[in-house]
Amino acid sequence: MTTVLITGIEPFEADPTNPSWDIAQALDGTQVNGATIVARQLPCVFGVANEKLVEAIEETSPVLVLALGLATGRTEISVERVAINVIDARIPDNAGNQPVDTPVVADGPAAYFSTLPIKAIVHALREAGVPAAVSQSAGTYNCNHLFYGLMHHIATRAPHIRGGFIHVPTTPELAARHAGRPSLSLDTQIRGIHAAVRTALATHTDVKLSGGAVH
Ligand code: PCA
Repeated sequence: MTTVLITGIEPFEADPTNPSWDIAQALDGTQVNGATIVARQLPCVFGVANEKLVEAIEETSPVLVLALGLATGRTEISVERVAINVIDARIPDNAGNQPVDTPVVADGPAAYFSTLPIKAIVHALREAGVPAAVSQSAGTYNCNHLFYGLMHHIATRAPHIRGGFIHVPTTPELAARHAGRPSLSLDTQIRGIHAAVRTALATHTDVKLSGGAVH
């Protein structure tokens, strides 16, 4: 069986839900291009999230890993380009830890690029009517740490796996609790991540489309 692992994160910072997990859960068991999606929830806890991610990879032997997280304030599905080797937490994680200027992996390289076809994914999502963009920074909190941990595991122990990170916006239900937050419906987000998996499975060499930012 060909497996695609999709991870979502548990709720954090007083939100009752985390759309990243709602999306992963909705796609659990779905068949895409002959592959089966398997979903796993990860804790919003530094270190533990990465251990659970590696356990999930070893248990499910995926060809592709798509890690999802919530990025409050983003207006589009954000396909992350690069993971950096630093944690600088603005708020404590769900276990009360708040590392500042700590490497994700001591002595690891400064950064890893996603091995997903990020431009092809953004293009496919836009074609499907789902707002999407390349993001040049996954932040310095739990999601960047998870993204870095994923890419470090792939680079050092599982080079046959492709993987990357996608940040998703708030849902309207969450935005209604915080005035001014942009949102995107869960159904649209699920459709977008389904299209991302389909595109990643079908595209082994990324397309050269502009997806940069001036600042
Ligand atoms: N988003 C946070 C942590 C958990 C999540 O879903 C982040 O972007 O780091």
